[in-house]
Amino acid sequence: MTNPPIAFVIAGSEATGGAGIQVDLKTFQQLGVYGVGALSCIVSFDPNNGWGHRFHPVDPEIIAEQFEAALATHSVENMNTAKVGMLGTPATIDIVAAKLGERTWKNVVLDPVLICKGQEPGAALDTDNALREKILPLATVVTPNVFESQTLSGMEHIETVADLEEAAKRIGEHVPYVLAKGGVELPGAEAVDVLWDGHEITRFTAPKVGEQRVSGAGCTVAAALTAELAKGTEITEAVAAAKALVTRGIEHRVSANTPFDTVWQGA
Ligand code: PXL
Repeated sequence: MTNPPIAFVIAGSEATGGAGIQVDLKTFQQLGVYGVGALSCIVSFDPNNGWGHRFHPVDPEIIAEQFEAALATHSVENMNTAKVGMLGTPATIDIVAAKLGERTWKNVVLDPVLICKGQEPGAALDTDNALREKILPLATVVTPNVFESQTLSGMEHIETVADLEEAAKRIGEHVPYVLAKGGVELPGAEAVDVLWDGHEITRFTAPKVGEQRVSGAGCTVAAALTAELAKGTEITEAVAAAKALVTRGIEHRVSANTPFDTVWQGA
């Protein structure tokens, strides 16, 4: 019998393999964690229309069924770490908040995927607000990129690492740990991410691997952090491990016909 660490993920399917639950489960496996997952939505890019997002929410009843199956299979003792990826609609957020609330989790890592291209701006605003009101309070760690940090903190602009740190502190009024990711978005030779733990900031830096964004980097970081927390790794060390994995994965990126190359989680 094997008794591996287990992590649960609720996220969307992104069929190209470059984002979503495909990335989460590959990352878990790479870090020796048994992945359990429920689908929140299906995103199928349209190669004949600039790779635009075609977005299909999963029926809330089917989301509830998946939670029922997953939570009945693995007890709280064996599965106390969850990752929340893209949810996509207010109705999805309602059911996910309700179902997540049925278990006491030690770690809930929220990747606050805010906008999905192809959604109406009005719908996206509803979704952003619902995520902030109903899912953020359940999170123990949130992993916003620059855009998401700006939206969640309400700051007018984030142009420097100091701005990013200020955003992390503001978001930290609502969640114990904030990992705000500068990535390639901020100027300079280093990709800087910052962790706010309610008391102090820790900076994580690595030389940028080119200036181009890579698809799946955000999903990979949040999934790697989730896997490390599921193994019992302490938060600062877990972030360092996640950063190391994504940096290696970007260095060994997989070329793709989509607008961005994608992370190789197996590097
Ligand atoms: O990278 C954000 C993301 C997360 N989850 C799904 C996605 C995307 C971006 O396309 O499709 C399912």
